[in-house]
Amino acid sequence: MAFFEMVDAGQRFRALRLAQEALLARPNTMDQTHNGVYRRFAHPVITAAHVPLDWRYDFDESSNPLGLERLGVNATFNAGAILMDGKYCVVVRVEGNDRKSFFAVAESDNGIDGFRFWDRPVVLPQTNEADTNVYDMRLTRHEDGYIYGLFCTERKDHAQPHDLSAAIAQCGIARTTNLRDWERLPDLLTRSGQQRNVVLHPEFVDGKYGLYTRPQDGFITVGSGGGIGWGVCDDIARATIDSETIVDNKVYHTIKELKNGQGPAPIKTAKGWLHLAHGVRNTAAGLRYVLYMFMTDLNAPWIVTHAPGGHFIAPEGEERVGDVSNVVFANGWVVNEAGEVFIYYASSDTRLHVAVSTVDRLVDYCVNTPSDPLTSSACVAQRIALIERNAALGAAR
Ligand code: M1P
Repeated sequence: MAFFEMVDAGQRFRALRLAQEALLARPNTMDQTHNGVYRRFAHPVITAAHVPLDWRYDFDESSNPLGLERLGVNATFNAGAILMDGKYCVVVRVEGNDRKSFFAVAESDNGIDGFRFWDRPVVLPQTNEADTNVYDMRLTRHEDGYIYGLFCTERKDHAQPHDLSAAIAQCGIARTTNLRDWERLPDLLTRSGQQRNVVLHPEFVDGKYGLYTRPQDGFITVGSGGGIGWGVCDDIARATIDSETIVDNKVYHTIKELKNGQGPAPIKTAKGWLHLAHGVRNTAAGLRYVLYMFMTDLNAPWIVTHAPGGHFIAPEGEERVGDVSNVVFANGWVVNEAGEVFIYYASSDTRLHVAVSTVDRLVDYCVNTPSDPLTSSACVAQRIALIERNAALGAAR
């Protein structure tokens, strides 16, 4: 039995190109069932197999006569998103087989399929101390005229040289006008030991830049920190937050018992700012990440006005399994001119999906979904109230 096809490298590369072209051209289809709030799609929008072949293979048949992959890609997930020149653009977290992540832009005409990577990954300028790893970019089209990318920059914790997992996560800041040329600004300074999931608010607040933060004591655990915080700074080119107030805290026996974090930059609506976030709880099988929503006041985006109870999107089917199973995570969404919202969520730190809703539906969801009443008996009362309202309707008909 032959374990490999008897083909030369040229034939193999042609076959790989044909297979990838078929994947990239595959139409996506909406799931038939939905809850009225959003619709999922049959296929992920971006997987590791979407990454261009010339980022992975040496196509020189003299140096690669067997046609082997040289620089493998492990995963494509947690993407920032923006509508630019009529294209749905995502800045994807691409993770090589070496575990280092980098950013790469992919674009699509319709936001649900046909995503293709641009010809090169993003070249991110460095600060004085090189980033060991960068990930989870949140894009904000700010009213100052720039598109900002805030991301997690991770470096070894030199105070703990013998613990190889000891790292420090901080918020890196870069800005651009075209997603191709990036200017790196100094990392955000706060009074918290570590920061992740930091997001720039799109408008000035009293002339200052507003940022959603996630103060944390440790690298993985938030410790006594946590919650989605809010702080302001005068100058984004030397961003310093002196005090953080908690916008949305962790709560015992809820979907955000262990930790939570802001997703993408909030969407402005007539009724307030729409927020998408992730909540984490611990289980015997490890951490479970789900998405949830809330709204904040138009003039005071640090004040929660509506907090629908429970999760908004939880992992389903194949989404449950991956490098870090039982995780959904979103740091990008896009609103188009029709008021449709494209929510780019990743599953299990492995692949990127889209769910589609509208601004009106998301506002309705936030305003009219009952909040979490925090005890089983109160949940039963809440559900019985709904049943009785429906029964009364039935009696009247
Ligand atoms: O593995 C799940 C997620 O864990 C981290 O998110 P958080 O800091 O909120 O726990 C990040 O590493 C994120 O990229 C990852 O998806």
